[in-house]
Amino acid sequence: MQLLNGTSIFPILMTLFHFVATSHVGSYKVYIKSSSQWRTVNYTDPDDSDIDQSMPGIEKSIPPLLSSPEECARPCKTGDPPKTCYYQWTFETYHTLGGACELCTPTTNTSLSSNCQCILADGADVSGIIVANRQFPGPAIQVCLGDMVIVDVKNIVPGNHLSIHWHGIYQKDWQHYDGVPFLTQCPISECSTFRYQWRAQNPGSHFWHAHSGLHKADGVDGPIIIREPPEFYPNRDLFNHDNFDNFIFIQDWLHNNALDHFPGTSINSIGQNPDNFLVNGRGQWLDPSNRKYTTTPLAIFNVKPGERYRFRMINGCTLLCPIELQIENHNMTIIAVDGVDVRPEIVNTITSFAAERVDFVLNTYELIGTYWIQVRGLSDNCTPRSVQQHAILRYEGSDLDEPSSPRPQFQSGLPRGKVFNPVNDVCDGTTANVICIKDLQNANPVNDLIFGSQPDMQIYLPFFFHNYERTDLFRPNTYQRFVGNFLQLLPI
Ligand SMILES: [Cu+2]
Repeated sequence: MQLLNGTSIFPILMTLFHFVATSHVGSYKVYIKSSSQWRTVNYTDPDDSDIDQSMPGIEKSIPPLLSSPEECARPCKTGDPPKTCYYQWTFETYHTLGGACELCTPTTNTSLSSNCQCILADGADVSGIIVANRQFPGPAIQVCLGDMVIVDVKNIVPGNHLSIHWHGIYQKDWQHYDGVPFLTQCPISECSTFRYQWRAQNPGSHFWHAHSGLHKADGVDGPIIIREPPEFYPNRDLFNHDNFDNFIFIQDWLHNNALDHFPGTSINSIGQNPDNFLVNGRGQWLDPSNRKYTTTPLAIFNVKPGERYRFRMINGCTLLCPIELQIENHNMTIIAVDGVDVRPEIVNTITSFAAERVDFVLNTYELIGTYWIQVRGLSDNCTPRSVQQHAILRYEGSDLDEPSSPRPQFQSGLPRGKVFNPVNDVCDGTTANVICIKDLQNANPVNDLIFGSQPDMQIYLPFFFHNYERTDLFRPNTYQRFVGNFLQLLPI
């Protein structure tokens, strides 16, 4: 067909037909916490092959168009179709300083993957830890909001069931993958594989961990970071780097298995006091017998001078001690807490409890050099024993591997300055140099209904500590464990 001006209409029709035939409009939902509403995000996917309508939320799955962990850790752009991010994790019992450490030393901070199966931790010889893919901390999930996350968890931990919980992740329509054994799933038995799948519906810094037994304390956790296109960050003007290896994943660490601390009938040495902390799976340990540090490498964060970096601190601890974090000569601008953007607050110390996440901006405006990062354990369970760890911030151009200033000691450590979320502060505004979590303001407009004077529902969860006497525990012809009345009702 010829038009009057001599051009053919066929190419136009063919182009339209081609577009209709090979692209499709999709959508997914994300949750906006401040407005407490779901938002639908539309996208156009140029490739509509292999659409499987039988699996809600997975637009393409036969054969699955899967993306690797490295492909999914990418800058997020508005309008881009979501990816289906595939992870394959094998959990097994493992050993620090094992045979692999004669072959290589792990070098990456990102934990997306590893080419070295050596786990050094703090240089103490610990057997019976549980690891995924022989990485420590466990492999990171770094995706964009709206991505589909699929994790095949293979359990080859001898004699152990396992389940994985995705801490901080909303799972509307995916609640069966929340990882609570006997509630949302049967735990994964030894030598079997379970497929977790969920949509990344809320942004921020989160983490995953075992929800079975005491496995989390034995090392089963790792970071989850869900990014957004930069224009959605209310604090976007404060930072110009959001690197894939700029997370500070802090774990508490026992030099024996968590089960060795399980109270009751099996051992005498009970208690949940950590021996040490680790930063991104690394650290050193001060041996009290000879007052010497182990020689394992500390975590190093490399930065360029004159830049503004977003860091994501994830408290992956399990045991009793809250922790505080300082960076020598640098303040930190808090911009998000537990995945929620907040109005910026400049502090010198960040205090956190297990499972809390704090995103902050670090300005590298100091002299080119190498600086200490200090992590100290608080409360009666850590302070008297001076449980702490160090890491290193290294500017490009510095020729020092370790800071020239003395290593900060527990008592005479880095100055606390302005403290975020101090332990046991009453937060009534009378303490100087303190900002409490209740003082933070959401960076986005907040739905007033959230602040209604009457809650929609009140739920009371009673919990308590049960003290037991040895005479109760070891009464002849009874087989009581430590927990007292609740389990006494059970046939054990
Ligand atoms: Cu959790």
